[in-house]
Amino acid sequence: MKIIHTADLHFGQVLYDNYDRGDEHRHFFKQLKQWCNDEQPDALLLSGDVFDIQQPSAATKKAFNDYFADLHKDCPEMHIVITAGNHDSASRLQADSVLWQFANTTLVGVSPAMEAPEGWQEHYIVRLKPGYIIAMPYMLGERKAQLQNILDKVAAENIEGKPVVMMGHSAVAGLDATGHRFDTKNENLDGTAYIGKLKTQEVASFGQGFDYLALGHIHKPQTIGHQEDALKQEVEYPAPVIRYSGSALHVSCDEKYPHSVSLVDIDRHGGTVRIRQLTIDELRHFYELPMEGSAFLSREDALNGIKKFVAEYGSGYIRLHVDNKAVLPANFIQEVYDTLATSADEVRYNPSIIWEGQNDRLEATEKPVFEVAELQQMTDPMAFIEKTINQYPNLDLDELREAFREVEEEVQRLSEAGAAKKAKGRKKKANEETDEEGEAV
Ligand SMILES: [Mn+2]
Repeated sequence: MKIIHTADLHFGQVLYDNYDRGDEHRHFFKQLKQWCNDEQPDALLLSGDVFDIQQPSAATKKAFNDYFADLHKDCPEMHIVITAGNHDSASRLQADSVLWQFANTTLVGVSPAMEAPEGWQEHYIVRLKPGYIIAMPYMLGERKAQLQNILDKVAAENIEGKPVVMMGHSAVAGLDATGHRFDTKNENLDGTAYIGKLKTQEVASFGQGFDYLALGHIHKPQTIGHQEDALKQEVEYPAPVIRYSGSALHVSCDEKYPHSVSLVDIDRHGGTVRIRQLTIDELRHFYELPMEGSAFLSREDALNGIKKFVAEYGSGYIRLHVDNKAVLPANFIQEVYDTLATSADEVRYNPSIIWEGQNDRLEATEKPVFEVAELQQMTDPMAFIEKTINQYPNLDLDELREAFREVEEEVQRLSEAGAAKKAKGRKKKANEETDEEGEAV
């Protein structure tokens, strides 16, 4: 069985509150289409985070429809499987699945309920002539028994020993999170690893019986347990293999590694997994300025460096290193945007500056002092942090905002899951049938 594995498209992503990446996605799809045509895989797998936000714009949804319909038209025999990630709205993705069946495409948004009704497995098993695909979307909670159950069901049916592929969207133990700026060395006393505050999942919790676990969520292409081969174009391992295809686009300067989609060939169940990385050409690269030297020393120095970059490169995302001793005017960000105006949106600015060198500008007496009443009025933690930003010269506000957003989403999701459970309980009491596919998490 031959598959193309990709993930984390993040359609509709807007970087630095400013830049639409639509043309970068178009550029990616052109390449994906070529690979599908050249390789004629049995299936194309997209392991979650199709969209960047839960309610993407009409233009973003149109791009999704256009690109995948186009892929299907070009390769009608190729089965497409798309699952929801943590960025996607599970129910919205699921809602379109009935139509996509007509385009040889399986869309799986909603995860199975913790106590799923009989026959639940049928919603997640894709049976192809050369093998099986178990399409699991982003899920919360302890799922080992459930995953083993569906793997066992496939195993019982798979008398011919065809390859079995499972899809998933989560952070697993042993991953390399370079580019996500989390501390992977961070370990709890009991040995469980955390990425930032996100707990990683043991590989064993996915159960046994798959030959290839096609994961999404982490942006760096990698095979768990074989990190040293990350840059090898072609590798071969005995099954089972657990792999992140990596994201379609770079999302920060920290992702210095090339991105790729994975072309995977599995000969038989329990056999050999061959992986070839198809390297993605990015439309815009990420750069840190200055190109020479460690930091800009003044406003003029920085603006001149940017002008030089525009003239020489003409395209890309830029982020500045500035010396702590440099005194930048309050409207520096606007000055940068004005400087970039000539590039017609081709050179794009990440306004969170990386401060370099000793910070001896701030004396203790300069630290802002707040009245208790003022603090009480701040409902948003970001408001407080932004007011005291001078005290944390190295703080990345974008990252922090993203972290708070993730916490907020998680809280929202948990409260929704709780509400769904309660509603289910009430239903049971009323002796009504519960024949839903699953609860929306
Ligand atoms: Mn994700």
